[in-house]
Amino acid sequence: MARPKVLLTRRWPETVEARMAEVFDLDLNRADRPLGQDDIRNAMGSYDAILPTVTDRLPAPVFEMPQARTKILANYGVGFAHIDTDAAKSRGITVTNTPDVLSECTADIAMTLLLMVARRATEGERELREGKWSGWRPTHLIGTKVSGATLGIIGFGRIGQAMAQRAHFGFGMKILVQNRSTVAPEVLARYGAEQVASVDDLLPRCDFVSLHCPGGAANRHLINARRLDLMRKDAFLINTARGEVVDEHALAQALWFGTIGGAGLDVFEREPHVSEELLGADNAVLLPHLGSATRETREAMGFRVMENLVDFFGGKTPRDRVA
Ligand code: 8YV
Repeated sequence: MARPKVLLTRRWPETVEARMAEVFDLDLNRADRPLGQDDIRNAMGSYDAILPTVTDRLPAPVFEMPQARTKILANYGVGFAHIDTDAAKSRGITVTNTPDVLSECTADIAMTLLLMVARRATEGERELREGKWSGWRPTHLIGTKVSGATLGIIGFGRIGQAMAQRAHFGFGMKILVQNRSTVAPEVLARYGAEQVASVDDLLPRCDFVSLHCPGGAANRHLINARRLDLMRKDAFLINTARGEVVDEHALAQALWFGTIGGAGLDVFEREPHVSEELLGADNAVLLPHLGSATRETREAMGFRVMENLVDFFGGKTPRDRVA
């Protein structure tokens, strides 16, 4: 039987690409630039599997290909809001993602952002590199104490829990949780956490708020101007989830007018574009979507995609099927 024809839309770690090429008839987007929606629609006519990333947009029109050959979209990443899964389902196309393997590293980046913004690390480093450091003084770059503070976690799935683990055991933080479903008491107890009824109830009680919910229409602008107003004036917002979860303009206003203390962001509404108003806010730490960007995790994500494909083409239901 001919080997399944598989398209990688971006370059992956070499180790994974090499292993994939042994098993599949593999094509690579050598340009390593995001493919356009037309390119992906055309690819649906000639590949058995397409392996998209967060930089690919697959709304319903992309699936309007009369003789689609593609049977599976195996996403390289856990978040898959960039794929219209209803459209995929209606065409009989399976969609998978890569949960678990990136939870630790994404929580590490959330904690990094939290520490950096609370302790004013970017401001300090910039000042030092620019030769503006005039020496130690008692009132220089005073930040906010992290240990023992209250952290609100919105979305208590795998990554939210990995964040709670770091915050609770590493920093003795008090954890408040908001989640769309009720979290089992034994899971909350593990992190000494309390589940609150709503986002509105959570925000005024927190020194730090970290977002770990999915993106997509349901959570678009979950954090908007009204909710930013519910946060304490000295509280910090951390976003490693998806840019669209936060109304970025409202956040920039809150940062500029000091209605919140600061923000740490790894994701943005229109990546890779970042607005001037955010770039100019000293009380924001901004990273270029690095959540899962470690050698170990990017490899593990690739091998997890491969596992899903091997199962799928072997006639089994892939373990990470989401549609
Ligand atoms: C990935 C992410 O690198 O997995 C996710 O949802 O946000 C990132 O860590 C990215 O999505 C790759 O597609």
